[in-house]
Amino acid sequence: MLRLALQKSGRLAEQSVELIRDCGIRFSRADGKLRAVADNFPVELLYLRDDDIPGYVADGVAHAGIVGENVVAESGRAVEVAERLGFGRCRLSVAVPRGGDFTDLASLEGAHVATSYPRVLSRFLEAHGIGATIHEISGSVEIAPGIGLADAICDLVSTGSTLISNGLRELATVMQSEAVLIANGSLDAEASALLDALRFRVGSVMRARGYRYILLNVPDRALEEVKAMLPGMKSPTVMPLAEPGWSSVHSVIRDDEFWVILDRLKAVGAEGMLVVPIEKMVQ
Ligand code: PRT
Ligand code: ZN
Repeated sequence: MLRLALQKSGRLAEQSVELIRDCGIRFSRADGKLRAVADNFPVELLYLRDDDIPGYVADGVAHAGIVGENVVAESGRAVEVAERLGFGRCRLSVAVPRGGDFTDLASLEGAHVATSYPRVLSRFLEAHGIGATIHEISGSVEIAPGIGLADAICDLVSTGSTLISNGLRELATVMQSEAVLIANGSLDAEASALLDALRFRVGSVMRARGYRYILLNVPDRALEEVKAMLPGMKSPTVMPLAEPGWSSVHSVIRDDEFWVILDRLKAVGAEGMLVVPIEKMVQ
């Protein structure tokens, strides 16, 4: 049985569960329960506070877990990053009062910085040769300068609106972060095989999330151009339509390329395009 730690509640909780479900793993979660066993894959889910996940995985209490890279880095625990999961994206940044005296990183010399990420921040400041005093606080970091507790802060940022509404601006990015699947580095053979099976599924789901399936009608004279635009996994499927001179083309396309290619497809006379999500993509 693979023991997998997930965030109990919070920003990563919902998408972590969704990823496991997209991997075809079925389980029901009774409210308030701290563990659940799947009924079609030998995995036990442990619901924990995110800060505890790297430690549980490093100690082998859980074999693997899903947590933000920022939490892994701050924990300082030795775990392996098995997959990057593409959600929970944010950055850890140093921010200062807008209109204040801090112009660049060097100007932080001698400053007081409040953060919940003292280890990551001190490594960063040391690497840049800056001597600043770090004040560890566990929450509401963004109000620290306003109440005179610190000159600057180091906190997670996603949209930046929290900084703006507290009169702060970003001075430097300390690290980028996203949710990752972490694993214990010395799993026994059974757990290791199960983790490989889970990673294979996670990889298929992750690949599929970045792609769309596209179907379109193409005049035969434009087929070669369209095939070059839509190479697909191996090559596109081309089937004749009932109407002479036209073919149906099926392929896969990167989600972020769709709008760019769309104009080029229309320009060569393609019609009737359908773009649909892909559930799994196995290579
Ligand atoms: O209870 P538990 O300890 O499990 O959860 P938690 O309260 O420690 O963490 P939680 O649920 O808030 O966040 C879990 C993870 O989500 C973090 O460790 C990050 O990896 C990731 N994540 C992604 C974020 C953000 N984006 C984020 N914006 N975590 C926190 N924030 C906060 C930030 O601290 C700041 O207060 O949101 C605010 C800034 O957001 P913007 O959009 O205004 O910039
Ligand atoms: Zn936490």
